[in-house]
Amino acid sequence: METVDASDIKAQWLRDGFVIVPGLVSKEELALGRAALPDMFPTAEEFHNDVDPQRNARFRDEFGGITDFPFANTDMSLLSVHEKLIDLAEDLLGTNSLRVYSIEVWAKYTGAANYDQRLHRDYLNHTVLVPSRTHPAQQVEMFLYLVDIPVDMGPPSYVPWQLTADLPVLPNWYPASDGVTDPDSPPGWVSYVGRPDLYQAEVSAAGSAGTVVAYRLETLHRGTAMTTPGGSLHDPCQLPHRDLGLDWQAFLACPLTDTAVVGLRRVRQSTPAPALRIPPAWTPLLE
Ligand SMILES: O=C(O)CCC(=O)C(=O)O
Repeated sequence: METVDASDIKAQWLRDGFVIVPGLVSKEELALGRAALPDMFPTAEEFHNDVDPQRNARFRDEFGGITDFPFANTDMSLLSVHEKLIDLAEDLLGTNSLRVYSIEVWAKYTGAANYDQRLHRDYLNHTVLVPSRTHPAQQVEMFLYLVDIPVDMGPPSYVPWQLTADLPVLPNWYPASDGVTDPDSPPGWVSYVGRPDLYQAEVSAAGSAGTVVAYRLETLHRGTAMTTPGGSLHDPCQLPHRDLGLDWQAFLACPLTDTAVVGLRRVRQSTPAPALRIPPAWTPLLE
């Protein structure tokens, strides 16, 4: 398996605005969390044979397969705050004072929905402020692959951000071809001018189970199409982290809606634990 030297991880992050770390979490470390998947989601066979149409229904929307933290299964909850992920976030952000503000597991099934996204950045629904490229990252998003994600199974892809330095803050979505509009987006959010060059430059994050991809809010990226017939993708765990002081950063950009803010150090100190302790005592909004 391809590996990334520890010293290269930070260098790639700083240079490209993302880093792909194959095998960061071992198959053994994934095992207990993965064992929860058949309870959390239909298997590929169950979904494609429509064994339980009611259970399947939500997965027919692009984002319908997302299950939010905390998970009913404690092993999956603990896996999603595995210390290797915390160590990586601390290293990339240069702080040991982190909060995680959103964790989810996302199940996708070939043909259930169109997962082929336009290139975009995530800042619009993670912060009420526009992130500055001239400041070091204050936030990191992560995907932990629970299963193998080859190129035909919809891995995310990323454009190294030295290629996107000229892009203004808006538009935020860049289709490959000219003339695309989206009635669901405010005017100016989707580029009317196609940028096929960005799609040619994108780097696929295809990888095996245990791979972690970390990226900045400002990095252009997208989910890609699932084309393997009968496939399922019980994955990835999405794990945005932020520095403890950054209370304006939260998924959907509003800390008031944030029901899963977890003090990572507390979780670590409490292991082995029967359950995660939520919320941390220092979060007045949730006390
Ligand atoms: O599905 C993926 O791999 C990426 C999803 C994504 O970028 C998004 O929904 O904003």
